[in-house]
Amino acid sequence: MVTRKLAVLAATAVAALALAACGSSGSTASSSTSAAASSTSAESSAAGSSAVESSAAASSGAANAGSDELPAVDPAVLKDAVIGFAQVGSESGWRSANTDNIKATAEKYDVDLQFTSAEGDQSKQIASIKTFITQGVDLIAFSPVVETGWDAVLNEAKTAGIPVILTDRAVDSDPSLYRTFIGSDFIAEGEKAATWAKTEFAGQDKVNMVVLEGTTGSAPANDRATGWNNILGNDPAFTVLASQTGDFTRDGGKKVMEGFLAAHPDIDLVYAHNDDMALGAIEAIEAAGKVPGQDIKIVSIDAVKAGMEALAAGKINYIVECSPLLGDQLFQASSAVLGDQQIPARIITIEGEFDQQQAIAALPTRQY
Ligand code: GYE
Repeated sequence: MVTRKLAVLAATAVAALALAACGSSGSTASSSTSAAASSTSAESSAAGSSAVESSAAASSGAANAGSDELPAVDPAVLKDAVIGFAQVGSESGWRSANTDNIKATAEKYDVDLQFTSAEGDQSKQIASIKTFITQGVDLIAFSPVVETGWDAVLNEAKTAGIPVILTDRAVDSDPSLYRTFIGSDFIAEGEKAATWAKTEFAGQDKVNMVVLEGTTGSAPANDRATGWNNILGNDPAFTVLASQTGDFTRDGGKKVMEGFLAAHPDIDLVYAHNDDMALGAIEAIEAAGKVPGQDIKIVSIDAVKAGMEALAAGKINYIVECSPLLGDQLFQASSAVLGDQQIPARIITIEGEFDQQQAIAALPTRQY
């Protein structure tokens, strides 16, 4: 049941320029994809069934399936290749699933993976990339903590002749400094979340919302805010009572939500930039004697197992998927780069979205 779930943008100068200007322009190219995905899902939700299958398919195997747009892996190229991977940290369920998937896929291809974790600290991540350069690894991949501040180290890698692949999160550096960027369209994710909220609260003239933002300066926090505002930024019904970072962690989400609840007795909606913060918010809402999913509705992004369970239980109302299963695409792209083959400048993972019934249907086959 593995269906093709990747849209790959050709490596044209136009796409590269669009990306250079940051994630928002990257989304221009894919906004039609996102609109199509949203409407498909909305239609299916209304019909009550067919989206279940497509969402489940998207979540259960898609992003793990590699891509026809990339040359097939050459096992001889990857075997014993030294690849440095500088991970963000271990802030969330998404991150754990991503780390597990990268490590398992490296093992599958006998890659000599040098894995480091920056614990959310950009300077640590830069230090480990510099170490990879000194070691003379064959290729460097990383998921940048924040979007800015990468030019110097990317130039160092270029001077050393070491190719770089970005996974998961974007940077604002010139695209000539890396070979490709593999990951989700975070603006589309924010748009999907807001599109759900717009429908859910249709006809209500005042919706008091709070936002649990991701890590400040990170591509997903920036772009998920942009995506939401693209749909609801000018909608007079939606009032943002408060918006603060919970750093993508459950604990952060809980603490920030406690503050929101203390200051605002009348919250209708929480927009959480990831499931972990939504799960923390649930704890805070319950501790305040309210019913999450009913008294206060919650929409979040990721669709990790714990989030999907809360959705199935009615404590979260809607989740937009962001797949962490990027390992196959990463090593497929690495094989191509190390084998001197051309690859697209941007590889976008196509993802689903889930309401309660869809979460119940998807959970039994959920990989993460
Ligand atoms: O949504 C969040 C994680 O960069 C897509 O980072 C990733 C985000 C993900 O901490 O849970």
